[in-house]
Amino acid sequence: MSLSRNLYSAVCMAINFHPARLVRAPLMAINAGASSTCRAAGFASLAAPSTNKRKMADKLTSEERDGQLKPLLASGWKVQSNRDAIEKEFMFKNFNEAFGFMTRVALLAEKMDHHPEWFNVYNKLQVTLSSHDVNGLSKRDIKMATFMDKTFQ
Ligand code: H2B
Repeated sequence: MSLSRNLYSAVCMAINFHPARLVRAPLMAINAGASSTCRAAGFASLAAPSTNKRKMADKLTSEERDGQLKPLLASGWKVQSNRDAIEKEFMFKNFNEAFGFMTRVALLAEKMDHHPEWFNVYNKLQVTLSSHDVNGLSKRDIKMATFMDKTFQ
């Protein structure tokens, strides 16, 4: 009887302190936290993994460019002279703020399967947006730039 109780408690200890359990529990807690943070921030769609199939982006027509680029140019985005792309420099208080911003943008980038070209040193972030598949600006770049401006405020 006491032998089987000892065996039982040994098995319980082995399960509780098994490395797989020690690693899995904190990871599950982190994942749950990330999802609830996204939901709390109003980005319910970011909390769930993407199931969207990527469609080819449409290059902006000249009318779309005029209309949709206007607010972005007014907020500091510039059209590059040597390429159909827009760029902007963001300055933050410190690296923590810059990297937090990049993390928020990275979540959207993964969701959209549309990734910014960026360069960060400490509190400075230089961003270039363009759609490689159409070799120019598309609605995805407008959406991404608008999100960055909104997130930066
Ligand atoms: N990002 C940008 N900016 N343009 C693209 O055309 C693009 C991208 N294509 N991210 C995606 C990834 C493509 O390479 C993958 C295979 O879907």
